[in-house]
Amino acid sequence: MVEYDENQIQVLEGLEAVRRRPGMYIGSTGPRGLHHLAFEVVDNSIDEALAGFCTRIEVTIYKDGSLGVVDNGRGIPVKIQPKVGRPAVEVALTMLHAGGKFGRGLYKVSGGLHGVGVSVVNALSEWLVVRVRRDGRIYYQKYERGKPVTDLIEEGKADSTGTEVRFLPDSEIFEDIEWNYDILSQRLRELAFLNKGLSINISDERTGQGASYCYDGGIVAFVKLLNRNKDPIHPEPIYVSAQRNGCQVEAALQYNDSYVENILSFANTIRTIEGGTHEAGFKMALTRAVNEYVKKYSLLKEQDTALTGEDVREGLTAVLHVKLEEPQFEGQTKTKLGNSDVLGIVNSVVGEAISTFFEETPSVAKKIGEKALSAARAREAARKAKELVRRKGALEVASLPGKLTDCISKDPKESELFLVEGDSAGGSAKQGRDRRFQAILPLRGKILNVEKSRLDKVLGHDEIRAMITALGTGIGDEFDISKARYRKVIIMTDADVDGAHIRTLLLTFFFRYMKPLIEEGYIYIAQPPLFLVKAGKEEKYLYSEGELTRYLDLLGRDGHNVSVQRYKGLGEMNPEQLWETTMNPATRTLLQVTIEDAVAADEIFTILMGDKVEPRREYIRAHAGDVRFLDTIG
Ligand code: 0RA
Repeated sequence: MVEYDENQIQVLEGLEAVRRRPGMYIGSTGPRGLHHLAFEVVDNSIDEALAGFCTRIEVTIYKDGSLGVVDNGRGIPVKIQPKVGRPAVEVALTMLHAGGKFGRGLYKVSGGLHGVGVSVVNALSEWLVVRVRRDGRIYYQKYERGKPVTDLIEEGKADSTGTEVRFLPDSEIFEDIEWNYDILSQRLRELAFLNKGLSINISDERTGQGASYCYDGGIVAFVKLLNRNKDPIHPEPIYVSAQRNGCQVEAALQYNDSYVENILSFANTIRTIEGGTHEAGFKMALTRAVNEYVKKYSLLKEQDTALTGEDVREGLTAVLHVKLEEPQFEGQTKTKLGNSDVLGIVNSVVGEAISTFFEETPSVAKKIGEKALSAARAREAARKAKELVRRKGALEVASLPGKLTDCISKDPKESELFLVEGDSAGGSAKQGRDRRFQAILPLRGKILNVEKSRLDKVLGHDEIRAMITALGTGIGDEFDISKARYRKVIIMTDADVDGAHIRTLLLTFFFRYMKPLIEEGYIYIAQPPLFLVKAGKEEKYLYSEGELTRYLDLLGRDGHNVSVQRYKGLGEMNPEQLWETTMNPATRTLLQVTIEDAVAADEIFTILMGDKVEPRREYIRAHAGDVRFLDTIG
């Protein structure tokens, strides 16, 4: 056993704070927080790669539920730290905030939830083992719930360098300690794209699954992958890479013939979902470069207005990655880059590179210019159409859609909007609801497939316009989540193929035009029961085939008077039943829609909703009967 001096005792109290309030350090103790542990450990190896000393990272999910990360970097230093009198590696693993920031490398991954340090992972693990290969030796130390249970022990000789961290998350802390292979492997793939040439492998010993990621093309390969199931209008992505004032800027962009914009931005490999200064600078540069080009070469005609940012980004797929020394992360989810100097840097670097590319590659420049111009002309036509509609009063924000049965409360925090399939279910929902805080909007007929339409057509669609007005947020560039009239938007469709289709269309719409609603957890899916079983006087609702089988087994086959009613549609339930089973907050189950990985979601939306039939068939075949394109967490 290790002896502790005063310093050490203070240190341990630090880690006790992590165990007492884990949410403060890793966000949650649910699946997100759990996977955050893995990414925290991987980030340390990524830092070593960014510093230029590591070329390979291997992640292993072991059968015992532990997770190991091995890199071939320099190895965490092991010398005794004079201040503490303990080896540096032990200090890194036991002192709060001594982790991630070792004072090495230029572009450390820090800010947001990342960069809390590997000591946080240690504190939240039932056990953790570190192995360092350095100075020709292997060093080993084991910890339990953050406390060393061995000294740093020399284990043998090593002819290479590197670090291995293996840990078992503490089931006293986490609701569930099951690793999700898809979540881990998707992020690792993203990291491989963002770190050109870095090899990242994952293997799952529970299932035998595994993957190897290494992209010499870096983010160019990333953009090609994002466009894989689309039709690009030029063969190769445009690539920009430059360094200015200590900020490294890298961008890759390629247009496809759809109307969808897809920009993924990152700062120091952290996904900046809320955008920020780098993204703003990128958009400015692109808007300016395309406008200059269409003017200079007279593609812009006299009757045309200047191209807007949205015009110029129609059909654009882009990845933007900046690396800087002290990133500031802001915004509600700390995923918005705030460094103000980055705007000007990205703006000038990207502007110059794109203008040069246009001059050198006129065939591509012309295609991009024409595409933006046709977007502008469509926008102008839509504006005139909207103007007409507006004069008739239909788009007035003040006037809520006639189909909406609103709730009494005007406080969004407690208000819910049910989007209900069909008029008859809508009628039951209206009668069954709690009118104080539940609003009902019945959707009739087909919802437009927004994947194949421009915004003007989307806005021309009655059901969608009613939804936008009811939500109050506006749409696209004008979208403002703070104007949302409801904190929960609950999709309530029948449990059949049509219902699933409508749900997919609605989610696609939210994903494309109101993404923050998904990102901020506003969207839910109602779970109506599939069966009602009556056994004598007892009635029980069941929500899946499995539940039904188990319940019938429980009742026993000999029981008489057992009847099973299968609900085909919401309309078959009377208002009281609908309230009791699906709408009453005290008894219902809602699935919250989350996007674990925007890349995967975008890809799958494209596959399921886009024009190409073959990949769609393939996807549906591969996921036979279980088209779960979004991760939903109960
Ligand atoms: C501090 C200094 C040095 C390396 C590291 C930390 C390091 C930490 C981790 C965590 C996971 N893998 C890692 N690899 C390296 C370098 C000190 C030197 O050799 O000069």
